[in-house]
Amino acid sequence: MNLILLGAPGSGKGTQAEMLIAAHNLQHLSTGDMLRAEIANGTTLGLQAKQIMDAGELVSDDIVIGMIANRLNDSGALFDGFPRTIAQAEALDKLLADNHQNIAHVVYLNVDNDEIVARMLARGREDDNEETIRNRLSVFEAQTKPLIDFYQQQGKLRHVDGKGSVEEISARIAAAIA
Ligand code: B4P
Repeated sequence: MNLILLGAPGSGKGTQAEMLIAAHNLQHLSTGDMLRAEIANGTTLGLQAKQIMDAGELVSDDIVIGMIANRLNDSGALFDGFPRTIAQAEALDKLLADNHQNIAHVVYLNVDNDEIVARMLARGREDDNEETIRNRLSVFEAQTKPLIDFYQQQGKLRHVDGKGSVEEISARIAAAIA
């Protein structure tokens, strides 16, 4: 089974991913984690990505699609923070189709902006300052929200209320994909 976790920055995708990969024995593919690993290793890609991430912008489609293509294998995967643009979603559909696979469910974690800002300020990662958070939210509105319609039209979108305790949200996701 292949699943996508879709949601605004700080909506809890990484947090819920841990539960889902354990419950369904999935490969965890987080483009945010991959990019942070590139930065930690001081690679050329990491140096380029850091500037973009610190500004709250999206890293180029070619780079993140390439990272996913390199890691995809035949077991089921949980895509966490990918795709974030229509071009990424179309590339993912093609990559999976080439492997005779598809996406089973797209879980959209719905959390209001006030809660998101509070969570990210509490987390305090380098890209979690107020100005960057505001930009990340507007980038989400403009570039990632169109994916809601894209997956709705494919009949794969599962809306989940992302406010509440981590356990409550895990239970809602489990019910949505059962
Ligand atoms: P990501 O790493 O994907 O990060 P995120 O969207 O900020 O976080 P996430 O939703 O996973 O939230 P989390 O569980 O941590 O992206 C970072 C950057 O990388 C992007 O801005 C972009 O520049 C780049 N990038 C990544 N993928 C890309 C792509 N495909 N294309 C282009 N660029 C890409 O939760 C947030 C906080 O809330 C945590 O502190 C957590 O403990 C807390 N929390 C979680 N659940 C909670 C709950 N129920 N109640 C209270 N707090 C909760």
